[in-house]
Order: sequence, then C-alpha cells, then structure tokens
Amino acid sequence: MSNRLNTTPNDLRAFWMPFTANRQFKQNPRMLVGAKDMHFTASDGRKILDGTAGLWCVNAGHCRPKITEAIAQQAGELDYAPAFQMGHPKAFELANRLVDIAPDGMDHVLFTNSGSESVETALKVALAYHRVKGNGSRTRLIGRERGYHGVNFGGISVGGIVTNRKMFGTLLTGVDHMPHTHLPAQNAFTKGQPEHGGDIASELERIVTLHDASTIAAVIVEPVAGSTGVLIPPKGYLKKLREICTKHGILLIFDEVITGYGRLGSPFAAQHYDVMPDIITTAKGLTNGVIPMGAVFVTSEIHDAFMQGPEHMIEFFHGYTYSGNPIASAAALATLDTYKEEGLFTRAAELSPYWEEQLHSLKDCPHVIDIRNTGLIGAIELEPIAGEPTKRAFSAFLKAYDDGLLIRTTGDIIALSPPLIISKDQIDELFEKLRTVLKGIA
Ligand code: PXG
Repeated sequence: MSNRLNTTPNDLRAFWMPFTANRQFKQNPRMLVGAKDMHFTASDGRKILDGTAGLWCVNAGHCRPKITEAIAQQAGELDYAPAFQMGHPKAFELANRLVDIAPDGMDHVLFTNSGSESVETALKVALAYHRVKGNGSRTRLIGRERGYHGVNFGGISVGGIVTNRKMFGTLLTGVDHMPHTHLPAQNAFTKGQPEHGGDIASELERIVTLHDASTIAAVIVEPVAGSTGVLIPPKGYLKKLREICTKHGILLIFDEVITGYGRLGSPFAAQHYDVMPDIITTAKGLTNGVIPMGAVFVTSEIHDAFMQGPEHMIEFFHGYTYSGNPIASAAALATLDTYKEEGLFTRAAELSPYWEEQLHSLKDCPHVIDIRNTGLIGAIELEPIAGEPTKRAFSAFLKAYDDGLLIRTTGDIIALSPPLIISKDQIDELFEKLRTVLKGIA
C-alpha cells in the first residue's frame, strides 16, 4: 500500500534494476541524462567518457543524427506492421543489407529483439533443422564453461556463468559444456590471440564420443567471450571446433552479440578469424544499441531444409511480435549506413595496435595480474582482495565513474570496449584516467 501513496517522480524504489547492486545504487545513484558521440552527461552535469560503448552496443557513438532522424521519420510513416503473415519493405531491405556484409554463405536472417532472443532462436533453429532433416535424435546442445548467451532458459542452460544459472532449477536437459580457455599461468599479458590452449578444442571430441555424435545438435560459443571478462580464443582453437563439428554433422553457432558489427575490425568475428559457423547470433551493434533488435544469420543449407511441405503451411513455428519491427529496421539501416560511411567495420583493426600498446602500458599498475586484448576490446584482471572477491574491481568502477570514465567490471576483471569512433587522444585520456584509478584504489 505504501508504494501507492508515493508519487514522488524520482523515487527509486519501484524499478528493480537488472544485473545491478540495487541497494548500493539507490543509496548513491549514477544517473545519465544525455549522451553525444564518445560521452555521456551525468545528472550533475559531468561529462563521462564512454569506455564501454554503453553495454558493448553503441559502436558508432551516441546520438548519431542519421540514426535518430531515421527513427523519427519511420515513427511518423509506418509505426508498426504485423510481423506474422505480413511484411514491410524495410525488414526485407535490412535482411539483404545484412547478408551482404555477413560471411559468404550466410544467406538468410531471422529478426529478434535482443541477444538473448537471438540465442533462443538459434538453438531452436538448430534443433528443428536436424528434425526436418530426419535426424530427430540430435537434441543435445553443447556450450562452454564461462560462456554467456543471455538470460533466457536456453541461453543460461548452454551458458557457463555459474551465478546466472544456479538459482533457476534444472534448466534444459541434454546440455553439456566444454572447458573454458582461460590459462593465465601460460598466457598472462598476451597481446592478441594466446599461443597456448588451442588444443582445448579437442575436449569437444571427448564430449562427442561420450554422448555419441548422433545425439548432438549444436555447439555454441562466443568467438571472443565477453561477459565473463574477455577470453580471446587461443590460436587454432576456433578452426579445430569447426573441424570437429563438420566431421560429426554438428551445427556450429557463433554468438556474435558482442563481436558483431565491427568490434574486432571486421564486420563479424567469423571473418576476422576466417572460421565459418553455420549460424551467427547478433544484436547490440545492429542498431547501435538505440532500439532493441537482434538478427540471426543462417546458411542456405539450413534455411532450405525447412522449405518443404505444402506452401500454405508455416515452415518454422517461431517468431516475435516485434520481429523486424519497422522502427528498429529503420534504425538498423541508418546504423549500417553510418558504419559504412565512416569506415567503422575496419576502424578497430586500424586502431588496435595503438589500443594494445596503451592498454598494456598499465601492466605495472597496482593489483594487475593479467591484461588481454583484441580489436577494440581490452581486459585488465585484478588480484582479488582476499576473502572479498569482486570488491576491488567494483571500487575501480566507482572511482572511474567519479573521475569521468565509464568502465565495466565482471568479477575482478575490468572490461573495455569503447565506441569505434574513439580517437587516439581519447584512448590516451581513457588509459590516463584508468592509471589514476588503479593507483587510487585499495
Ligand atoms: N550473447 C552474448 C555473447 C552477449 O554478450 C547476450 C547474448 C544477450 O544479449 P541481451 O541483448 O539479451 O542482453 C549477450 C549480452 C557485459 C554485458 O558487460 C554483456 C552483455 C549484456 C550486458 C552486459 O559484459 N551481453
């Protein structure tokens, strides 16, 4: 009852915030009220340098005119069109534009509203594909320890971040996990792809032998694991996964929700690492984070397998009210234009050597036990405070924010992924601020 009487507009109690220390936040809120290009504006008027592209999504920087105008225009022209048994031109145009930038062979696109939904969609496509091909015994899904595939039931089942799984019952059955590839003893302070650990991919062969290939539908991995604190694939690792999947008729899904749309210096990690999966999940950078939207790419082999039976029949019983939503489609088209006009799909490759050098210059800062990087991604792993895991990195996050820099932390790892428009001067500023932060925390 007491809540109903409370009409104070800025009361913070009603909103149960996602993945947030709610009580800590509400005692000392961090409110953002504006954004432009590389910066947020905080409610106290301070400019905050965005070291994380929001949550790995604002790849072209904030409030880009082309995108905001496209959204406004579309909202006034066709606000919504039913997604089932009806179409509108921009969703088809967008699918074609996406296929053009995707790895060769990724010829069809399903639309979703988030990375989590892209993952569920991909897992369902994989299961149904085997079924329509007459291989209905292939029902197992294989993920990886420390993997993040969103927060829905399929995603947390194949995912391997324990805190995201352990509260939620039995999850999907028939799921197994490969070991992660984090080998700090051998690979600490590696620049780019680690030398050691490629052979961890052969653990998949062991899992396939255990369950028998005829029971396995798909393997899902993040080419670069993001949420867990940035794990870069060791040399040879992804190719080996591909070989094992091909050998056993298992579909390989790359979850590119973070790596998609230019983060590594190519449109997709599949191109960057020259390894072709069967399905790619994306979201985030698709619309520059501005409007929720995801896209799942599949090969013609997969798509065509469904195109059988009577033509009036629905071929795949799956989809969302907002699949290919007109405003999201308009935002995505304007985002792709912006990426193209500004060369943002290759900008991470151009900046990466400078980024790497500046990032690794923090090696001698207090508490730092590993630094790793690829494209415009960086991670700094801190020695946890004894008996108080996560506290050190969280205090770095708070201090950085006070000092005008937004970083992300997961466990005791700081993750960095700035908008791809960042300048060299801003890279210098980011690492100067971070150096001060690391020197200033306990
Ligand atoms: N797959 C991957 C690989 C992701 O990184 C999702 C799926 C889920 O996307 P949605 O749109 O449902 O949130 C993600 C999301 C972080 C961070 O700081 C990472 C994500 C989301 C929020 C924060 O590491 N990844």
